[in-house]
Amino acid sequence: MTQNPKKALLIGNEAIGRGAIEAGISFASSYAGTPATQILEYLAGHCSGQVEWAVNEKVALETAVGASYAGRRVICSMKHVGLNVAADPLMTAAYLGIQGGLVLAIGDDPGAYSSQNEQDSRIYARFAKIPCLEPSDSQEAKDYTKLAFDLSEKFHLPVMLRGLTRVMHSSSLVTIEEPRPENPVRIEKNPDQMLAVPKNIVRLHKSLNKKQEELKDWVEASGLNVVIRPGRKKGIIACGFANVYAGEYGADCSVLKISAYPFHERLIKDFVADLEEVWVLEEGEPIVEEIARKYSSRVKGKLSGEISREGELGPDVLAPYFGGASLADKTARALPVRPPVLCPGCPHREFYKALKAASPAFTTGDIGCYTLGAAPPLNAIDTCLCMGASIGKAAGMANAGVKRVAAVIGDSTFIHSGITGLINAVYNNANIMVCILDNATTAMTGHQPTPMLGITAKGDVAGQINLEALCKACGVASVTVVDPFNHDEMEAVLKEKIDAPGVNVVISRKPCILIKRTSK
Ligand SMILES: Cc1ncc(C[n+]2csc(CCOP(=O)(O)OP(=O)(O)O)c2C)c(N)n1
Repeated sequence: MTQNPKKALLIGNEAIGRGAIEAGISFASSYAGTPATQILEYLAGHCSGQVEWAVNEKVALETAVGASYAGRRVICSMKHVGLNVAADPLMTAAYLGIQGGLVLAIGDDPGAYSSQNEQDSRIYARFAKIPCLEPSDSQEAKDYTKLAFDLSEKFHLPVMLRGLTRVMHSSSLVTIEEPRPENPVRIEKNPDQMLAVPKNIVRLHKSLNKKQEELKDWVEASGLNVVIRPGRKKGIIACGFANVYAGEYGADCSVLKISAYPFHERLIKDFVADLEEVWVLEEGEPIVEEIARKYSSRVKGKLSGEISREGELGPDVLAPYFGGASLADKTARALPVRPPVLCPGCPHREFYKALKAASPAFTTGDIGCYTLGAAPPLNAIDTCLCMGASIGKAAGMANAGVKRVAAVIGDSTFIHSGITGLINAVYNNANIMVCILDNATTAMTGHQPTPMLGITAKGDVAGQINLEALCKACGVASVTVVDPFNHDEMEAVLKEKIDAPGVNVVISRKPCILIKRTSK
């Protein structure tokens, strides 16, 4: 009698986490960021190994490389812009290679639903010369994660798994299988391979380049890039999640499904040869479309202008060219726009009221719930660029000649990458007021613990960082801690510190209202 396989309804992120467990990981590290956050949250609840929230993505990848050098399998997850922070170790990791399998699970966010840009991580994979697998649903997310570990250990390379918001946040059925055993701890010293010093680099680069052709052979043999329904006049080349659109809109089309990079271009050349019209559907940049254009003049997509190069694919983009339903058909009138706002009772709002009263000449903001202070009626932030940038930008403005500049940054963001900006501001004699909004959590991404809380990702006791002591150790002129609900005190402190010489830190300390509510 055959037993029914065990199935579970999982979002893509949970499926990636499950795939990592089934692949035999011993270690997971991440910094929170939508759409990839739930990978580590799932692992914190289900993986018996070491599961860590890192202070930022660079450190997450470096700890992952360390665990891999110990022979263990490790998954490192982050959102697409996190890869910018982790780019330094990433760019050289492939030269040195890895020991235990290392999978880098990245969440891309076309449409920038919760991100500061729409960058396409496939370009990073190509840049770092590592393979990239792109699932289109939860089952593939799990299967490709396991495959990525095999690929990583076969070629001794980190392997990227590129997920999209639509895959990572959508649920579909996944077959659950038994985990395989973990790798034992095994240290092998190999300075010729593991030291990124000039005498090794050109040689290591050469062997990395040689692997590229072997990777293409592996991809070809893997069947991950496959022609579905050959022989039609119209064709679609669909990458990753776009396969779902090809399934819905391409009933009359031949479809070439692309799920793995790099690949031999003959795949595209052969597919487009007899087609009268070829559409390339890919989220992000027209990477595959550029290749297709080399082999056919009948390619349509982003470069030919039919599909916008910005934003996300979807029914409204595809219906005009393929027929079928668009969202506009289904909704009688457009839904009202509902931009995010600060929650009722949010301590950030109280802080901003006082900051407005202190009327800084310019306020550099950062990324977190407190960015919502830029919206009306507060209009309290004048710029926001990327995580950690507020302090550097404030110091730059001040040292360029602007007086009364304030920087506003959250507690998690300060530890992520604000601290180096603070040290830089002290070192370069900037006159700025730095406001750290300490709400005792990483609120924007769903209340992950920060190093100030002394709790690990699994909820165990952790090392604890003292924010005031840390700031003082950076040599700032003063550190003042104020409860933002003490309106008069907060206003008085901000009015004093905005004009004070040197770098003055004001910590606005009150737990996020949503943590208080859940703990009652
Ligand atoms: C490089 C990068 N990594 C991660 C994120 C996702 N992200 C946005 S805000 C935020 C943290 C905000 O926490 P905190 O600074 O404590 O502010 P709060 O939301 O609690 O007010 C994170 C992790 C991002 N936008 N960019």
